[in-house]
Amino acid sequence: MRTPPGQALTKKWPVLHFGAAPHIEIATWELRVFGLCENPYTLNWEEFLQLPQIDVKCDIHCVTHWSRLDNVFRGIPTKILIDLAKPTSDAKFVMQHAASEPNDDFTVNVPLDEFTQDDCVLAYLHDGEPLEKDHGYPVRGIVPQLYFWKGAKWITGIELRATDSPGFWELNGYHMHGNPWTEERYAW
Ligand SMILES: Nc1nc2c(c(=O)[nH]1)N[C@H]1C(S)=C(S)[C@@H](COP(=O)(O)O)O[C@H]1N2
Ligand SMILES: [Mo]
Repeated sequence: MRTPPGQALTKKWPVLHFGAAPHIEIATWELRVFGLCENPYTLNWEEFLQLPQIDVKCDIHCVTHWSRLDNVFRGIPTKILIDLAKPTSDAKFVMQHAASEPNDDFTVNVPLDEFTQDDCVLAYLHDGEPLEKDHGYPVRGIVPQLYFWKGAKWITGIELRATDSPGFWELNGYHMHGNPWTEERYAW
């Protein structure tokens, strides 16, 4: 079965986020990896693009019941980004941080072992084109095995944590985990 329960296919790519899409300049963009690690670091755009890249073909499953099949995202594997930071043994969760308007710090939580699957990336191309502003330009998180909200658009930070803690949508009733195959949609 290709599409999880309760999902309908769409060829378009809908836009969903809280607030307004932030305008991000490549020249000042930075990614910060921090928290429970021996080697916290910050990358600028050039340094980010020098890391190994992969293409990931994956399906998007949105909690609001649409799925879009066969997307190709090019990006840096999250496993590489996390390994560079040398997580301590008590690091078990990540909190993605993102630019956002008006709440300056959008967050989303994912278990570390799920965030570092081989097909998880911080993506900057979709089907060969730079991400549109509304879809997260210049970079967004992609965690293919979970609902699509588990990847932060306009991502600027990855925080390594010992404990799970709800991010923005999780505080507003979305599920802490978000597996589309078992319909972990909402907390209620
Ligand atoms: N920074 C940020 N990332 C976000 C969100 C958001 O509000 N802010 N919403 C999430 C939700 S709920 C969804 S469904 C997807 C939608 O991505 P899309 O607009 O590219 O389809 O982005 C996720 N990433
Ligand atoms: Mo969503």
